[in-house]
Amino acid sequence: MIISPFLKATAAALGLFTSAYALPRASHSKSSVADAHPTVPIELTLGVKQVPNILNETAVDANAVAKGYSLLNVTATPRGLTGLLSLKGATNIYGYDFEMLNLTVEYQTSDRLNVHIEPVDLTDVFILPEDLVAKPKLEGDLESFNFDESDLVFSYDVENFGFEITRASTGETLFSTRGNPLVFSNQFIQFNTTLPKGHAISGLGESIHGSLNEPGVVKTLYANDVGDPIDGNIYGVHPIYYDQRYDTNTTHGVYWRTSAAQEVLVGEESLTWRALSGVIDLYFFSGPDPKDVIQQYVTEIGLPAMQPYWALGYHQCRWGYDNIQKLRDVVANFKKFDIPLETIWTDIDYMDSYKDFTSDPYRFPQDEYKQFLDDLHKDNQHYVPIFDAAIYVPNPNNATDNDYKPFHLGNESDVFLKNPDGSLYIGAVWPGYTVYPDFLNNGTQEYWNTLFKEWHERLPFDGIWTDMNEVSSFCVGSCGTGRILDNPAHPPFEVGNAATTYPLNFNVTNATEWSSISSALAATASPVAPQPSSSSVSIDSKNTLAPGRGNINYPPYAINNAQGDHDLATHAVSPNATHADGTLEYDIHNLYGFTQERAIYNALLNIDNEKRPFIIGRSSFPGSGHYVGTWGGDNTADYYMMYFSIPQAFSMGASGIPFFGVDVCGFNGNTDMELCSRWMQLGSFFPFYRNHNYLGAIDQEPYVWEAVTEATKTSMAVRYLLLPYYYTLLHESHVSGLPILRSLNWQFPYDKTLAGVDNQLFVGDALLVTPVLEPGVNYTKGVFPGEDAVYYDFYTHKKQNFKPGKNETLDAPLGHIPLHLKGGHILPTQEPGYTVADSRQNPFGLIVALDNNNAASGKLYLDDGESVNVEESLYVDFVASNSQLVVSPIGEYKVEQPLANVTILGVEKAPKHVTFGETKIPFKYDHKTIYVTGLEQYTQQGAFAEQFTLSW
Ligand code: MIG
Repeated sequence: MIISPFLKATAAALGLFTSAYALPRASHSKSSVADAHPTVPIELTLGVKQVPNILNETAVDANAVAKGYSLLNVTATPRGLTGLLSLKGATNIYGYDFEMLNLTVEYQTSDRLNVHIEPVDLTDVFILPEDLVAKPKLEGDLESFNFDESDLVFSYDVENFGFEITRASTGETLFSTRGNPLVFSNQFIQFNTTLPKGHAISGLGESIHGSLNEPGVVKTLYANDVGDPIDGNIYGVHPIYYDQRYDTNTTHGVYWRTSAAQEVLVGEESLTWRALSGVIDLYFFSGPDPKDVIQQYVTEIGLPAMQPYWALGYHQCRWGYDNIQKLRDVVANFKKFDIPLETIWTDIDYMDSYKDFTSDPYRFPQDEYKQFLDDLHKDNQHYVPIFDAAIYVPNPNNATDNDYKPFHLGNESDVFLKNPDGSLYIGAVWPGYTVYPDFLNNGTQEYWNTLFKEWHERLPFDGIWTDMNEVSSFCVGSCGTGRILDNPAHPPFEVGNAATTYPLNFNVTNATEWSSISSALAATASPVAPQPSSSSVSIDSKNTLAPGRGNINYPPYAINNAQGDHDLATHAVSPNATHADGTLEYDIHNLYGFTQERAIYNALLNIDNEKRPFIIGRSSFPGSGHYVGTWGGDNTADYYMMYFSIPQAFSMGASGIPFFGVDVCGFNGNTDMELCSRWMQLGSFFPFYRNHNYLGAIDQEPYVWEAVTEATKTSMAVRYLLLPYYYTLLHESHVSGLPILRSLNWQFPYDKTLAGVDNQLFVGDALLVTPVLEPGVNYTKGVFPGEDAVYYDFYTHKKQNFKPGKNETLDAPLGHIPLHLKGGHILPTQEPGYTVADSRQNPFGLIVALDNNNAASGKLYLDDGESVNVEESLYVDFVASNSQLVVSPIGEYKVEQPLANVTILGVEKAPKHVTFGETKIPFKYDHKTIYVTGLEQYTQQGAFAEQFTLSW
C-alpha cells in the first residue's frame, strides 16, 4: 500500500506546487479517494452528541443547589492549618458527593500559599503524581513561619465553609469562595471566587483569544486536536490565571495543579472553576507585579529549556515537501534569493505510509536522504522532521507491512495504552490503525530511546517536531479492535483539497485574480461532499451518574469540547484508555503531550547527552516549557489569526513556554502577498520563527513574491543583527522564568489603559514592535507608554515625540514594520550572516539607547550555544551614565570576534571627542546619535576579553 500516488494525483489535480497564483480547482471527488484507500468506517468516527453544560439552559447551577460543607477540627500547624470538611447534605448534581474532605492550608514561602482539599477516603480518587507534574513544596524551616512575611492572609467560614484570601498590604480581597458552596464529587469539583467589577483576568490558555478573559468567557481546558477555533479548547492546557488589580497596583496568580478536564467561567464579578476529577490543589502567588507572578509560577512548574542558539534562526516548513529534490530546491531558492535559512523541516510526507521512524523508500531513499542531511550540516543548516504521536499497527497477514519494529518492539515490551479489559487500545491516525505509547509505563522510555537512537543513526536530524499528541485519534474509541486487517490507510476526511479561502480584502487587493478564481469556482462547483450526519443520540448530561470512578466516557457534566458532537473521545483517544498503573486517560488526558515530549527530550539526550534537545511540540501543560518550545497549531492565512498570534504568545510566555511561534503566513487557506509580507516581518520578532503551510494551499515561501522577499530580508537582517540580544533573553527566561515577548501591560503594569493591548509587543524590555495587522493600509497605530519614557525609531535612530496615552499613527508602507527602541537599554548585536553559525563568526556591536537621564544598561549572555551542562559562559554587563559606557565581562567563555561598532542614541550635544579607554577615536555625530566604527583594532583579543570604557 503506497500513499504517494494518491497524494501526487491529488496535488496535480489541485494545481499544487505550481506558481503562487495557481487557481484552486473544484473539490476532488470523494468516492474515488475512498475507493483507492479504505478509510475508517464513518460510523466509527462519530461520537455521541453531548449537550455542553454551559449551552444547556436547563442545566442545574451547582452554586444554586449544592449545600456545601462545614469546617470542623481546625488545627493550627507551624505553616498554616488543617481541618475537616463535612458535607452538609448530598445533592449529587454531576457526580456523587464526598462526605468528608481534608483541608490543608500551607504557607509554602512568603509569596506562595497552597490550599489543598481532598477526600478523606481516597479510594477511586485520582492524585496527580509528583514525578509526573512538579508539585510546589514548603520551603525554609518546616516548623515555623513568620506569617507577617506573607502578603496573603487566609481566613475562613466554619458553618458554610468558604475561604478568603486577602492581601495584607492593601486589605483587598483577592479570592473568596464565601457565599458559594464548595462542590466536591467523584466527577465534578467546583468552587467559585468573587472578582471585582471591571477585573483584568488573563491566562487559562491555550486558546485563540485576546489577553483578557472578559466577562462571559468560558475556558474549556481539554487538550484538543482542532484547527485553532476562536475561543475553543485547543492543544495546550494551562490552569493558571493572573488577576491584575489596578486600584491597588498588584497582581496575583492562581494555579490549580490538576490534569483533569476543566471549565472556567468568567463572570462580571466571579470566576467559577470546574474540574471533572482529581482533588483541589490550589496555589496562590502573591506577585505583586505581573512579571513577579509569572516568575513565581514558572519557577515552580519548571523553568524553560535553554534552546540551542541555532533555534533562533529562520525555519522553513510545509506540508507537501514530498521528496528530496523538492527540499533541495527550497534550500537552493533561499540561497539564490539570499534569504537566511537555518532549518528546513518536513511534514508527514517523508514517512513511508505515515509510519513513525520510517522514510518513504521512493521519495526519500535512505542514501539520498542522508546525503541531503550531510550537505545541510556542511552548510551549518539544520533539519527537523515531524513526529506523530501514534504508532502504526501493521497487518499481520502482510509480510512487508508486518515488518514494522516500532509496533512489535512496543507490543513485546507491553508499553501501549490499553482498553479497560487489558487488550490494546487501537485508534486510527494517518497510517491507519494505531496504538499509543503509555508514558506512565516504566518501559516506555527505554523503548523510545531505542527507536529514536536507531532512527537518528540512519538520519541525523537536529530536532523533533511533535504533532498529534493531544492525543489525537481519528475515530471514537478503540475502533481498530478486531479490524486490523482492514488497513484503513486514508483518514476519514479529505486532505489536500484546494483551499478556497483567501485573506481578508483579497477580492480588493487582488481583484483580477479573485474574479478569475471565483468564476472558476462557480463554473466547476461540485456538490458539497455529503457530510456524515452526526449521531442523533444525544446524552442528557445529567443522567449519567455512576459511583466509584463514575461514568468515564460520558461524565455527567459535559464540557464544551470544541468538536462537533462535543464527545470527549472525538478526535482523541478515549477517556477510558488505561495506563500501565491503572490510571485512566480520563484523568490525565491533558498530560499526554507533556509526557510524550518529556520522553522525546530524554530520548534525544540519550542520543547525545551533551547537546540541548530541540523540540517543538503541539500539546502542552504546566512544565512543558522545561523540555520544549511550542507552535500555535493550525491557524488560518488571515489577518485575524496574525493578530491573535500576539496574545497567544503572551499567554504561552506566561505559561512557561517562551519559545513560541505560529505558522507564519498562515496554515489553512491560501495566503497572499500582502498578508505574507506583513506576517514574515511580525514573525521575525517571535522567538520561534517558522513559515509553515497546509498541503492544499498555494506556496508561501518568502521568495514566492518579490515584495515578500524584500520585506523578509529587511526583517531578518534585524533579527540576525539582534541574535545576541535574543540569546540573552532566552537565557534570562531559562534562569528566571520571564517571557521573551512581553505585553505592554506587563511592562507598565499600573496603566489600566494597557490592559489587553494585544496589537503591540515588547521583545525583552528594550524593543517595541508595532506591526500592521490589517490589509490595505500603509500606516499602523500604537501606544508608547511611560511618562518619562523615550522611544527611538530603530531604523533612523531618531528620538520620537510620542505622548504617553496617545494612540500614535506610524508610517508603515508594505515592507516596513515599525520598531522602536526604548531609552534606557543597551543591546548587544552581531553582524548578520547567512546562518546562525556564520553570524557568530562576525564582529559584535552595541546599541546604546539613552533615557532622559542619559543613562542606559543591558547585558549579554553567551556560551557555546549547544551544551546541556554549560561549563564556560560569559556574562557581560553594560552600563552607560555620565557620558560613559562601561563594559564589564565575567566568565570563562571566550569570544574571539572583535567589537566593531557602538551606536549611542539620544546624545543631546555633539561630543568634542570620544575615547576608547584612554585613546581618542574617530566618530560621527548625526541626529543626536554617536556612531563609532572601526573598533576592531582595539578589540582584537575579542569584543569582551576585558573590561573597557567608552566616553564621549
Ligand atoms: O491532521 O501533519 O498541526 O502542522 O501540517 C493534521 C500534517 C496533521 C497537523 C499539524 C500541522 C501538520 C499536519 N498535522
